[in-house]
Order: sequence, then C-alpha cells, then structure tokens
Amino acid sequence: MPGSVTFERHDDVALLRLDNPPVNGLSFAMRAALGERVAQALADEAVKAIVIAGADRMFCGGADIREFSAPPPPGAAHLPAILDEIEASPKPVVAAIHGVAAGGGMEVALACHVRLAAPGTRLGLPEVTLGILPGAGGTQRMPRLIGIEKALDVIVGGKLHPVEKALALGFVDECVEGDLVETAIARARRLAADGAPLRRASKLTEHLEAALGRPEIFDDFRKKMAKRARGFDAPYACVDCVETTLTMPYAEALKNERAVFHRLRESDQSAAQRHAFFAEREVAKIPDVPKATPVRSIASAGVVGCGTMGGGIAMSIANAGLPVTVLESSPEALDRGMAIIRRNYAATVSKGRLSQAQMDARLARITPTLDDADLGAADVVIEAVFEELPLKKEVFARLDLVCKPEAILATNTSTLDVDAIAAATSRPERVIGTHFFSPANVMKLMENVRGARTSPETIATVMKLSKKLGKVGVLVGVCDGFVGNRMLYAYRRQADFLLEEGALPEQIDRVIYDFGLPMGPYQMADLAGLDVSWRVRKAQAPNRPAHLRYSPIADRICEQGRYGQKTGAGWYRYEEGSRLPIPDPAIHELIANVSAELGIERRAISDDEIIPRCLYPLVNEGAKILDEGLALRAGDIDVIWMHGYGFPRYRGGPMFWADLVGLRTIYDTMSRLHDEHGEWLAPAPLLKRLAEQGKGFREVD
Ligand code: HSC
Ligand code: NAD
Repeated sequence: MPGSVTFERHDDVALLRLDNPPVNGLSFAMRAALGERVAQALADEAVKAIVIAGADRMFCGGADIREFSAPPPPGAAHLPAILDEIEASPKPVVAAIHGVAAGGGMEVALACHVRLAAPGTRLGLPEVTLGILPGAGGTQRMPRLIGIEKALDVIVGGKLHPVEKALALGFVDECVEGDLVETAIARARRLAADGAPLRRASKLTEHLEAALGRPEIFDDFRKKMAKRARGFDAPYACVDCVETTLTMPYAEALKNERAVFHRLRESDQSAAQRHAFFAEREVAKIPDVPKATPVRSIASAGVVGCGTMGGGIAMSIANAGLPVTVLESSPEALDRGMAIIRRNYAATVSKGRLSQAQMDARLARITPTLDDADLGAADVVIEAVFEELPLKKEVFARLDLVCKPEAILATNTSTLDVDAIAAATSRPERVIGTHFFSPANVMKLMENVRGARTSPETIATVMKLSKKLGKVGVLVGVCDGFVGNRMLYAYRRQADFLLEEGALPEQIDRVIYDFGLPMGPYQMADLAGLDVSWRVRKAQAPNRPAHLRYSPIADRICEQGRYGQKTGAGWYRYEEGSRLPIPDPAIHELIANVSAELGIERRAISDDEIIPRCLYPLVNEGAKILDEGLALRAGDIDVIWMHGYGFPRYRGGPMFWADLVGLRTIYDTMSRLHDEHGEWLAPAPLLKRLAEQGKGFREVD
C-alpha cells in the first residue's frame, strides 16, 4: 500500500490525515502526498487553519524503514523541505497526535505550531536505535523547543515517552481528554481568529542562549553515554548534530543533519540495526502456528525451585503484574530464595529505579509454598530445579497430578531433552521448554523450546507470555544446548584451543570485548561459575568421542577449587569484595603446562587470528542449526545472540555479521582451519552451499 494523506474540509479548517497502515509510515509516496496536501491547504483561501492527524491506530511511526535499503526514487519529495513549509505556514497548523508519534512522525509534529495529544500516546525520536538520527529537523527543532540537555536525552535515549513525560519535557503542549481531532480543529480555528504570532520551533532562541557559553554540555554528555554507546556511531552523530544548534545557522545545520543522516543510513551499522528491528518482529511469525491459533489466557503462574533462575523467573512474572506461586523442596531453600528476591528488589529501590510501594506490590504477588497442591490453579508452571533428568521427570510427574489438565508445564532446562521430560506427563502437548537467561529478571531472551509433541496452542500461549513478561521469545527445537548455548560451546571450544596454542585468557577476552560483546568467554565463565559446566563435562566424559580434540584446561582450574568470582578465583583472581578480574600468573603457568603436556609448541597468537578462529565456528554452528531446522530463520539466531549474550546490535547478530563478512570468506577460512586443526572445524554443509552460490544466510528460506 503506497498510502495516502486525506484532505477533509471542516468549514475553514483543513484536516489532513496520514493514512498508511500499519503505522502510517512516511514512505516516499506518503511524503509526496503530504507535500501536495499541505500545498493544497495553503493555496485554498477558504482554509484558515490546518490540523494534521493520523488514521486508525496512531499518528505516525516515522519514515518507512523498509525503503532505507534502496536509494530514493528520482524526484522524491523531500521531507525536511515539506516540514519547513508547514512551520513557515502563515495559517496555524495543529498536530492532533494519538497512539504513537515516532521519528519522522514526531518531526512532522515538531514542525506544527501546536501539539495536542490524546491520553496513552507515546512520542519520541527512536532513530538512534536504527543506527541513524532524526533527519527531518529533529536535531534542530527539539533542542530549541525543550533545551539542549533534555533534547540530548530524548534524541540519544531514543525512547518513546508517555504523553505525561512529553508534556513535562515540553514537546507536547496539551493532553486532550475529549475528542482529540474536534479539539484540535477548534484550537486551530481559534489561533487563526486570534491572529497571534505562531510558535515556530526553529525560531526559538531562549534555550540556545541559555546554553551558549557552556560548550562542556556536549562533552559531559558524551562522557555520560560512553558506556552505553560503546561501539555505536549514531549516538555520537546525534550529539554532534545537536551541538550544531550553537555553532551553525539553522539552515546550514539542517543541511549538515541531512548529510549525516545519509551517511549513517548507508552504513553497515544502520543496516544491522534495521535488521535487528525487523528480526525482532519476525520471531513472532511461526509458519505452522498461524496468528489465528487459539491462545490460552494466563492469569496466574507457578515456579518450581527458587534458586538462581527460579527466583529471577518469579520476579519477572510478578513484575509483569501476574500472581506467582513458588514451590521449593525445603523451608530453608524457600527462605533463602525469597530472601534473595527481597534483596534484589531492595537493591533496585535503593538505586531509585523502583519505589518502595512498587516493591511491596511485586513481592505481594509472589506466594512461597512447600505444598505441590498450591500449584493446582496456575495456568502455567515453570520448573527450575537442579539440572538432573531423573529429578525433572519426577517433578513433572508430580505437577501432572496436581496441576489442572489445561495448565502448561514448562521447563527451564538448559541442556536436557524436553521430550524426555514431557514423556513423564500425561500431557506432552502442553509441555514446552522456556529457557530463560541469567539473571532471569533482567535478560530479555527466552528460548521457547518446542518438543516433538508440543501443540501449536501451547507454543502460541508461551510466545504471548514471553511478550507479557517484556521478553523476546524465540522458538527453537530440541538439541544439546538449544541454539544459543550450542553456538557458545563452538566458540568457547576454539578459545580454549587457542590458549593451548599460545594465547592467554586476558588477550582473548580483550579482543572479544573490543569486537563489541559485553565480555569475553573467560570473564563470562568466572561470572557464571565454573563448577556447573564441569559437572556436566564429567557426566558426559564416558561418551566423549575420542577422535575429537578436548582441552583439559577448564577441568584443571576446577580441580584447584577455583570456581570463578564466587570463590575469589577462576580464570582470573579477584580481590576481596571486587569483581575486577586480575590476570593470574598461576593460570598462565597452568596453561603453559597443559601445552607442554600435549606437546604443543606455544606461538604468538595475533589479535587478528582470534575473531575468525572463535566467531567463524560460532557462525558455522548457527548454519548447522539452521539446516537442521532448529531455528526458523537466521534472524531468529541473531535475536537470540543479541538478547541472550549481548552480541552487539550494531553488528546485527552473528548471522547478519557473517553475511557482511561474506560467506565465501568464512567458508574458505573454515576449510583451512579444518585442515589445520581437525574435525571440530568442518564447514557446515549449508555454509558451503551458500558460499558456492554467492548467497547469504538472509536468503535461506
Ligand atoms: C525515521 O523516521 C527517520 C526520520 O528522521 C525521517 C527522515 C526523513 C528523511 C530525511 C532525508 C534527508 N517503517 O512494532 P509493531 C512495521 S526512521 C516500516 O509490531 P506496534 C513492523 O515491521 C523511523 N515498517 O507495532 C510491523 O510489520 P509486520 C523511526 C514499520 O504497534 C508492523 O509495522 N521510527 C515501521 O507494537 C507493526 O509494527 C521508528 O523507529 C516503520 N517505521 O508498535 C519507529 N514501524 O506486521 C519504529 C513499524 O510486517 N516502529 N513497522 O511485522 C516502532 O517502534 C513500532 O512499530 C511502533 C508501533 C511503536 C510504531
Ligand atoms: P539452583 O541450584 O540455583 O536452583 C535450583 C533450586 O531448585 C534450588 O533452590 C533447589 O532447592 C530447588 N529444588 C531442587 N529440587 C527441588 C524440588 N524437587 N522441588 C522444588 N525445588 C527443588 O539452579 P539454577 O541455576 O537456578 O538452575 C535451575 C535450572 O535452570 C536448571 O535446569 C539449569 O540448567 C537452568 N538454567 C540455569 C541457568 C544459569 O545460568 N544458572 C541459565 C539457564 C537455565
């Protein structure tokens, strides 16, 4: 649908409505239509004032992002010029905003003389989240309207703000309780009748004058955002453009904004962030679980096990406003788990991010119990007991007895077979994996694991539950480690081999951090604790294929009782009460000894070798997963890695990044590494096929 801008006359007021479902996006066609309608209203002598509103669900979600991948068509209408025309109009122009005004949509509103909004509206400039900046005057009008510092927060923060906040900040003039469009028409008519000077954002000087002589605002802001903006180009470009409000005349600054907008739009970072935006929406689309699939309502939940994960899951559920009953195996474990939940909430209150009243309300939704029967009424129960198959089976058999027949039973297992767990119940179609990531109350990812018999209704319900919990649910299939951890093993394994060949943990961690992940594999292992995976490795040892290379370094570290941060030592050592990893000569010696034992002559490993050696195998594993149908799309894998492991969004996830590197390059490198280092590095058949066809993962059906 190219969309349209409708023109209605209400006596002497022209009502222009943006109409381009689903979000009234400003496609090229829409911009042209807006320009024409504005010109029509300005030319029509009977029109004394103009109202701009949106059709259906919202005012406008901004420029049509789908069009960003291609160059503008010849003669394309130029939005900044149209907005200048709106602002310069001698006839009053009132924006009547409902639903959402985002990006270019917000910029349309900023060009109007008055902004009225309905209750419940969300407004903002989220361009930065797409790796670009407001390109239609937003970096110039917003600071003039609300002041430099507030505008920096709005533009660099990229959030959509509730109307109350927008009102307080000053980019909405009034929240209208009654009929928005009628009120806007009346206001526009009155403004025309009054003939009072119109408020044009680009002409306002008060805030700029207040900021003159304080150039440090910008550097202070850059420093403040450095941690969150690490690696991203767009936040810095936003600050630079806002800074031009003080250093360039308006027209020149607008030209500059446009040039920077184009540069960013064509960058790999923006392509990656746009991919992330669409991939996050694609994950909800499951071919054999169509939109019309019935969804069970979830009014209450249960959690079994109140340890690290169970406690976090219970908090997530309570935070979403649902009552949750938490079952433990002993009063001591229950008290300990509940105390940790209380402590976590209290820490958030002390940081000022939660009020005491909110904490009390959330805690009141969590009911601790030792009695299975208390889970009888729950619509969904999530199990998070120890990672032992016999125990999980026993728990599921018990749940099957006490839970109502239509209740969904979910397991948070990270490695076990969901089908084996489902088989312990009489309702395998209502059993599913819900693999949360630690800390479960913070991390946004849920890998929802579909068993062989999980029903479409169960899948649809749990995908909806993920959304309700404020998480991104990605549907995956059953395999060892599911999608995320299976790929993580592939990467970590190579990192360990690099240690044997000559690298040190701090070198690998630094290179991975500089690539953009929040931390490298060894800091991550120390944070998570080394003992759990050690236990898993010991259990798997009898089945370990002898022909595949195995690094004993991690086992040796565990044998010394070094389990990571919690024991003050792991891959690094830690000072009392500190989380700062300190490289440890004892570990260097341990690694060198392993190299010597294995007869490996240590060599200098260059930083440049580390990314291909660690991350290409990760991508290779992703290719196998895709080929095996365990993830629906390459984009789903990207979403898992961005939300579960902090893979940098400006790289779009590992599969998108791989496409940018080029699958030919990755395949050739994998083939060479396979020859040099053996079986673990055999290129995936899908990688080979795509490389030979000159295609990318995005082209896999
Ligand atoms: C921009 O505006 C740049 C400006 O500065 C203008 C520059 C002008 C050029 C100057 C030249 C010099 N485009 O999220 P939902 C699709 S950049 C295309 O589930 P909700 C979405 O993919 C833009 N498609 O809905 C989905 O499609 P599907 C800045 C868009 O109600 C469907 O719409 N704006 C789209 O939960 C429903 O989406 C933003 O960053 C778009 N802009 O939330 C806002 N927006 O059904 C991005 C959505 O096929 N959008 N779609 O899967 C959002 O944040 C949310 O969609 C809303 C609605 C809050 C708008
Ligand atoms: P944990 O040891 O911290 O907690 C397990 C809790 O289960 C303990 O409090 C224990 O008392 C309780 N429990 C044991 N048997 C029980 C029973 N029969 N009935 C009720 N409660 C019982 O373990 P965790 O790290 O929270 O892991 C729980 C599950 O989540 C495991 O399956 C694990 O693989 C998975 N998981 C863990 C992580 C992680 O990072 N820790 C991440 C994802 C998934």
